[in-house]
Amino acid sequence: MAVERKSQVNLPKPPAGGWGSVEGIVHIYGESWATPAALETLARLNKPGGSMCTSCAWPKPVNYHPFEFCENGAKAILWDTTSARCTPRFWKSHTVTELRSWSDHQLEKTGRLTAPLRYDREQDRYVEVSWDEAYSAIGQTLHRLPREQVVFYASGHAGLEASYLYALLARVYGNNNLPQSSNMCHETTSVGLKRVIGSPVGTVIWEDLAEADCFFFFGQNPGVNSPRFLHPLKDAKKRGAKVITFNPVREQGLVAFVDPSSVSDMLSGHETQISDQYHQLRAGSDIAALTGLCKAVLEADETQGGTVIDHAFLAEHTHGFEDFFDFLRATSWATICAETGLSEDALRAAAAVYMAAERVIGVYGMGLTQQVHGSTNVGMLVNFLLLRGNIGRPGAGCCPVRGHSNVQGQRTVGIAEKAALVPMDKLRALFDFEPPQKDGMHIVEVGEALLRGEVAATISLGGNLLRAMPDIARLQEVWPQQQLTVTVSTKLNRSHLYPGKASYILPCLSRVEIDEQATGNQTVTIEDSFSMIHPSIGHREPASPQLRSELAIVAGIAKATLDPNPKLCWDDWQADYGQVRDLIAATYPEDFHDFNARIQKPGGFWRVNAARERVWKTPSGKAEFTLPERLNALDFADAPGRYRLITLRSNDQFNTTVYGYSDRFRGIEGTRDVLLMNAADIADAGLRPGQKVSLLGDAADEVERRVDGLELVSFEIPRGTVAGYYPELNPLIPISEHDKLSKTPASKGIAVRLAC
Ligand SMILES: Nc1nc2c(c(=O)[nH]1)N[C@H]1C(S)=C(S)[C@@H](COP(=O)(O)OP(=O)(O)OC[C@H]3O[C@@H](n4cnc5c(=O)[nH]c(N)nc54)[C@H](O)[C@@H]3O)O[C@H]1N2
Ligand SMILES: Nc1nc2c(c(=O)[nH]1)N[C@H]1C(S)=C(S)[C@@H](COP(=O)(O)OP(=O)(O)OC[C@H]3O[C@@H](n4cnc5c(=O)[nH]c(N)nc54)[C@H](O)[C@@H]3O)O[C@H]1N2
Ligand SMILES: [Mo]
Repeated sequence: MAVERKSQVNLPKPPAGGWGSVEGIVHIYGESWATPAALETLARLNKPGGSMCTSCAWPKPVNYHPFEFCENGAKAILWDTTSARCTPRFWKSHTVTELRSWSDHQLEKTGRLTAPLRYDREQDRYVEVSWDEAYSAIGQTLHRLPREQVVFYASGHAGLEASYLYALLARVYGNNNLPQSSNMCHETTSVGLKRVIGSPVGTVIWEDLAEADCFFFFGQNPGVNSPRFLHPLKDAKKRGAKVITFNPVREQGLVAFVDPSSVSDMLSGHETQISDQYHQLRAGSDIAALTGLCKAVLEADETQGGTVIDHAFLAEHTHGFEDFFDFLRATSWATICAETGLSEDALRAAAAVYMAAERVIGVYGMGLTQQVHGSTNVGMLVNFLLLRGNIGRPGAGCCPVRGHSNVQGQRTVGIAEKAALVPMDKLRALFDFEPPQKDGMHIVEVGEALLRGEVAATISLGGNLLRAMPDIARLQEVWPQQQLTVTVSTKLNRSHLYPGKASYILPCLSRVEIDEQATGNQTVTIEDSFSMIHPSIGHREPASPQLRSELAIVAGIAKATLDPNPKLCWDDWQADYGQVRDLIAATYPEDFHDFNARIQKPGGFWRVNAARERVWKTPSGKAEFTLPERLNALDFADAPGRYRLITLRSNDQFNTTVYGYSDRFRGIEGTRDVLLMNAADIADAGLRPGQKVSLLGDAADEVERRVDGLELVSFEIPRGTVAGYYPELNPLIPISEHDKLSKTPASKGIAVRLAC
């Protein structure tokens, strides 16, 4: 179903927030066909007694705002509360094969799924099936499949209770194949940050934002991906704090912000300038940039009698700084500047702000994590913070900004493919079974196993795996060879269009909906980016009476699949989620003791984070300096005609959910099929803006990867770096290109060539 849209590029770029964000919400309110009651849901969002946003994981403050949601949270909620329904009747007029030509946006617009569906191969359509039939068929198939070939994927949406039971289901079934969406995003944090400070999560909490006097942003885009961050940033700027940004793309949210929740700002158009310095480094060159920053600090320390670096802190709390200092001395400014494309003066100016600040927060996102040497990137940012003791004291710390609303929490309660991360002894004692000891598959290993024909079934608790993964063109070929594919979903998406030999779509409640069970409307809990645990309760009528909660669906599959065990009380747990919280508390007492009581407190409760107290759970017992092996995070060298591709999110999407075609912060409307490129690079390649080009993968393997029909847009981006949208460009990302330590796909550092 091709739809004609007119593309417009190089439009003026407004500040983040402001009337544009209100218009963005109003536009989606119209397009999503949300009912007026949706506004009531928005008013309760992220507040005690209401539901927690289904969009990103940005923390919810205790002293919440009247409008404690952002443009993108509003979009997510409005789309969840749409009046459009994708009922079984929809399939009478569409085949699965036909729907593959629909855009992600068109699939999303079909509305909320209403009934369980089974794929009927003869008709090439999904047909309605009863819940019992679905569970029983899934259970019987799983029962006969080789345990190690079944994957239990989760995409950071489901609450802690459903997630805990989902992980239990996989382990009792017999494997640790519990990859999660964070395998594609902050796994670099879970592994790389843990390696250096002993904590797999950030050390900053809400109060620190109000005390910091400097923020360094590396590859995180708050205006689009965590817009509520702009409020504390605005307050910080008001009290004179500095913001320094390193990002190849000039992102409006890091340039200027008009606070849509401030009447006076909105009426006067008052803009807060966010970044005091904006350094557009070459993609993948953060290791070099951070080397420059640290070198400037070391040089200042050496000329100022050792007063710049916190030597006492280094001696007491860190390991490896002497070698790191030698590395800094041995690396020349010329090398650093060539790699980053930045001048020595620019890097020194950024370092000067760092040295003048008492309390610094290092913020990072996908720009650091989605690189082949992403863990080194994270280690380098930590090196930089450690130099002046900026971890483990108020107003300072390391702040990875997470993705899905409960992505961090799902890991906390056992959705983990690594056996060592889970207290198996506790599970054995609580449920009287032998937990599998072998590590399960990471998402990249799932992709590789799929290509080898060694995945028999994939169960997905949310998400859109076959759109979000690298190398999707190749994976779409092999995915349907699986014996079984099951997705627990709210909306139709592309993954549903590649059904396995048997395939089921199980429609679930959204978090904003009433989850009525035997003991009443159930509360679920989630963990935000600052490790705060919040209760969430839905108040809306479900989109269809047939929908079930994620927890109920997990229980349904478990009962149909697993051998009876008196310790597995799926019905009781479904009737009362409080019982599941007690199990979580029994399994993870340090984090979750008195769980049911503690969630009563407004603002939630905080999990323990030893690194914040300067207790380093590393093998040396100290914070580790990382000695980088190289100055860029890429796996390839520069070569004529080769570009570094970064894949971006627009302001009008949540991952693979495309709300619309307006990326107003980048001045692009009506299209997502674009390639952003430096004007001089366009001219040098003998091309002109507006021309359609193809992008070819330039990986060392022999696989042909290409995406056609991209409109060239002249853009302020460093030479040699090109950018386009995720997920449209995912066929270009080789499954083999990922962070060395954590295997996070290198979605921000791919070698490509152009063709006309
Ligand atoms: N509205 C909205 N919100 C979201 C999401 C969404 O899709 N839409 N997704 C959610 C999820 S799951 C996640 S993980 C987060 C992601 O949120 P972010 O971490 O902000 O992720 P991205 O937008 O992919 O990329 C961040 C920035 O990295 C920059 N970058 C690219 N390459 C480099 C580099 O080599 N170095 C540096 N320094 N920067 C680089 C890009 O220009 C971009 O501005 O957001 C969450 N929130
Ligand atoms: N090239 C490139 N690829 C990337 C990235 C990138 O920056 N560049 N980013 C990566 C990142 S950070 C991530 S996290 C992944 C995202 O990968 P996923 O998490 O797998 O993908 P999403 O797009 O978030 O999933 C959207 C689907 O989730 C379902 N859904 C929505 N809400 C709910 C709910 O409440 N419950 C349930 N059960 N289902 C729900 C809907 O059916 C919707 O279609 O993609 C990764 N892929
Ligand atoms: Mo993510």
